[in-house]
Amino acid sequence: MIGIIFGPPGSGKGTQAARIEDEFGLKHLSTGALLRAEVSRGTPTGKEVGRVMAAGDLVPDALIVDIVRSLLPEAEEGPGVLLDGFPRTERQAQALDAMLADEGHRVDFVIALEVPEAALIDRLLHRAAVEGRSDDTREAITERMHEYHKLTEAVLDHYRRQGVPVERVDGTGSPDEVFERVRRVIGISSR
Ligand code: B4P
Repeated sequence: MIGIIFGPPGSGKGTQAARIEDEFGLKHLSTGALLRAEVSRGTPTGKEVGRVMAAGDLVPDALIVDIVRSLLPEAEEGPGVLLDGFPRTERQAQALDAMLADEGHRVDFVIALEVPEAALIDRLLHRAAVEGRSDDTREAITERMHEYHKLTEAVLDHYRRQGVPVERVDGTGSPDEVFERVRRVIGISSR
């Protein structure tokens, strides 16, 4: 089973994905976490990626597609994969579809977390105070929201057009409350 957890910055994709992995055994692949690991290794690519992320921009499609391409086959050996933060552009979605088609797979469901923008900004500023992530400054958050509306939202229509179930889930409330809603939706999609 191949699922995507989708939503604007700070909607709780990573938070919910970790719980979905525990409960349903889907392998959690977070492109944000993979990029942060590259940054912390201090490689030349990591330095460039760090600058892009700190500005709130998306890293180039080709780079992220190569990273996912190198990890997907092993992840697909398990009961399923949950993609978190990928695809974030229509081109990434097309690249993902082609990679999966090579293995005879396709995206089975998309869970789209919905949270009002004011709450997203509060969450990210709170995370900035706790974790000090370089892309949680007010300026970078504004840019990330802009990129989300300009490039990422279109991914939902891409999958709707293909008839993939896109399940909208209310992402407000506590992480436990959100997970109850997510759990119900995955239970139905995986039947
Ligand atoms: P991500 O790591 O995906 O960052 P995010 O959108 O902020 O994450 P998420 O929605 O998972 O939020 P979280 O659960 O942590 O990407 C970071 C950057 O990497 C991007 O801006 C981009 O530059 C780059 N990137 C990643 N993938 C890319 C791609 N495919 N193409 C190009 N570039 C890419 O939750 C946020 C906060 O809210 C946390 O502090 C959490 O504790 C809190 N929270 C979660 N659920 C909550 C709840 N229910 N109530 C209150 N707080 C909650």
